[in-house]
Amino acid sequence: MRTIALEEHYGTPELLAATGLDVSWLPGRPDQRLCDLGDDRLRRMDDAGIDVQVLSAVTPAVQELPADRAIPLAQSLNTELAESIIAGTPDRFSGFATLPTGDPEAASRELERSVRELGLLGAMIHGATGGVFLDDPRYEGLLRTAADLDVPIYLHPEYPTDTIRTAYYSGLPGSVGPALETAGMGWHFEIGLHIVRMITQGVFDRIPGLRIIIGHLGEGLPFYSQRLDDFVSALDTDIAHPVSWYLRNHIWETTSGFFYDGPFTLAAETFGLDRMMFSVDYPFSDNTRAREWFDRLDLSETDRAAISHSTAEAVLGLPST
Ligand code: GRE
Ligand code: ZN
Repeated sequence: MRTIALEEHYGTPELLAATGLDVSWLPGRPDQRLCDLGDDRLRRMDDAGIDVQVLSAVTPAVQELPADRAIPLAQSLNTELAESIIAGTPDRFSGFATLPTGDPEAASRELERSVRELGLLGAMIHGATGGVFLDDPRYEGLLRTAADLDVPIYLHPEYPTDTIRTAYYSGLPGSVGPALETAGMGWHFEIGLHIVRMITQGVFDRIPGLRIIIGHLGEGLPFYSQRLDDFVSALDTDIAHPVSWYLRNHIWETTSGFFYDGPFTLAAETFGLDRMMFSVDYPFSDNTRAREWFDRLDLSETDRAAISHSTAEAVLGLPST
C-alpha cells in the first residue's frame, strides 16, 4: 500500500552553519542522517515501505535569523529543494516551503512563489518566531495567502525563547533540560497552546479556508479537548464554535514520533480518523519502528489506506492513487 510521510526533515550544510543547530546530543545521532538526501535516506525509506517523504527544513529553519539573512536563505533553500532535490527524485520526494516568518510580508511572498513557481505543497512553520505566535495580527496576511493558495501550513515545534527556557527548564541534570524543552515534552505543549491561541483569537472564523497540520498525534490536544470545551469555550471569546469543533474542522494531524495505540485511539476519536495521516519524523524517529507500529494497528483496509496515503493526497493536492 502506498505510504506518504509528511513530517520528514532535512538540513543543508548552509542552513546548519547559519543557525548553528547542533542535534548531535540526541539519541540515535540524527545529525548523521539529516543532510543525506540520497541513497541512505532512500534505502531507509525502502526498508520501511515509505514511498514518499514530504521534506521540510529542520526546526527552527531560518525563523530566528535576521530578515536580511533569513529571506535569501529561505529563497535558496526552496529553490534547491524544488529544482534539485525533488526534481532529481520526483517519485520519492515532495516538499514544504521554508518561510522567513520574521518578515511576515516576505514570508507571504515566498509562500506564493514556492507554491506557484516551484510546486511545493504548502509550508512548514516552526512555532512562534521570536516568541510571536501565528494569532498575532501581523500573520493574518500570510495565513490568508495559504488559504487563498489552498495549501496547508504544517505547524511544527521550535525551540523556546530564553525566558521560557529559564523559567521552566533550568536547574535540571545533564541534558534533561534540553530534552524536556523540546521533543521530551515542552514542544508538544507549546504547539497545543499555539493552536488554541489561534482558535480563541478567531483566526479560523476569519479565514475559513485555513488548513493546519500538526504532528505528534495532535500535540496533546486530544487529551485536553473536553477540558478546553468546558473551560475555554465557555469564556467570553467571540469564536463561533467550541474549541473542539475547530480541531475537527481545521486541523489535521500526523503520527510523527508517536507510535502508541492509546494516544492514537484518543486522537482518532477527537479529530476523526479521516484527519489522521501517517508520518515518521525522520531522522529523529525511526522509519521501521513507525511502519511496524502502523502495520499492527487494528484498522479496516479503507481506514489504513486513508491514513497511509489518501488523506494526505487530498490535503496536499496530490493526484489520488
Ligand atoms: C524535530 O522533529 O525537528 C526534532 C528535533 C529534535 C529532536 C526530536 C525531533 O529537531 O523530533
Ligand atoms: Zn519533526
